[in-house]
Amino acid sequence: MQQLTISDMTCSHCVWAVEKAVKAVDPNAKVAVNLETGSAEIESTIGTEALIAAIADAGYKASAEKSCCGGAA
Ligand SMILES: [Cu+2]
Repeated sequence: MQQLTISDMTCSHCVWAVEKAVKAVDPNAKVAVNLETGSAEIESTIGTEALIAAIADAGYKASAEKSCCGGAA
């Protein structure tokens, strides 16, 4: 599970656009975007950097959230 912070999402269309961007690079990805908190949980074999790049291409700024317990790579 990768946790990303995504800024600039304002509506459900933005959520859809982010999900679509992730699924474009990994059709098997599981994406849970939370509009209220501006975050996304993504289950994917694609690396975090590539996910961030794909989301950036869709027009949103994503960054990796640091895990408090060092669980995330
Ligand atoms: Cu929107």
